[in-house]
Amino acid sequence: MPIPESELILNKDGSIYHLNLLPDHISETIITVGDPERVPMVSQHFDSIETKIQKREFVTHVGYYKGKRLTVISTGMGTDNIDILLNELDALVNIDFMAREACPHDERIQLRIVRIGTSGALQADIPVGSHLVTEHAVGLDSLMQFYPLVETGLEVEVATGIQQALQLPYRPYCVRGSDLLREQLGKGMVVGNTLTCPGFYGPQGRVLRLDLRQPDLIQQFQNFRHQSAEGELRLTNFEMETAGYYALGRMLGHEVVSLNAIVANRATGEFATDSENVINDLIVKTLDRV
Ligand code: R1P
Ligand code: URA
Repeated sequence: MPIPESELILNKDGSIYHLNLLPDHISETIITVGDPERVPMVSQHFDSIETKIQKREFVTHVGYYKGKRLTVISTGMGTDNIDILLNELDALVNIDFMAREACPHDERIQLRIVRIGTSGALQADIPVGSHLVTEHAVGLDSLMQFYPLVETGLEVEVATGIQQALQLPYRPYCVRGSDLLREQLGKGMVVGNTLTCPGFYGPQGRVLRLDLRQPDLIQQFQNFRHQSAEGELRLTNFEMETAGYYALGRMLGHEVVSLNAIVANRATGEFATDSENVINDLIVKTLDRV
């Protein structure tokens, strides 16, 4: 049965609905950033740019870096956008748009998706200006209420521990990312466990004019520890997309890694005065490693 037009939505030029891209725009390695203005910050380092496309917050540049073809895409903020990004990227390489059918299993293409984003450290010993690669991502958002994500025993234990510590009415999800990409791209970076939040303020314990339901939320996150045969696991940083990437990447069969430029520290109250440099350094480091 072909996938109906209401499910796999194509634009008049044959491109996929939100990303506005054709299969030919997709390189095997894709760099993603949250802020659309960060796309030219990446592509300014390219030898040449072959295509620029924009729809909504999804800005895409395709070009060559030291002879390697790369696609860089902005995603906007939040795991709801990551749902669109991962499903549409996967469709571009693993669904035949003419037949409206998924490619046979043995013909599936595995993408390498590298998120370069900003993040706030939770622990005092992770200074602003550092770069952090995510090992485990914990999703406090609701995206995985809708997919049959399979988690390992350790992942379930961590997520359940966080649910209990925070007295959440639902269990978060926890996903370990690609060991291969973490080792390749995250060399020399802090290895951390990232909390993906469905918001920047309350869900990350920030108080401006609204009180929090749980006033000691930050301390609960900071003090959380999980002991297992693999050692002690603590939560290191906050952002808003990584768990969605890791969970959908696992289910769709793509290699995904999240690289975080630490621009805030929630234990010391600092914000980086040179946050643009922190992110640019991470971009340059990543381009030389992919
Ligand atoms: C919040 O300021 C945004 O910054 C972080 C969060 O995940 C959220 O999207 O990532 P980006 O810098 O990639 O947007
Ligand atoms: N992005 C976030 O989501 N949180 C921070 O503290 C910094 C960047």
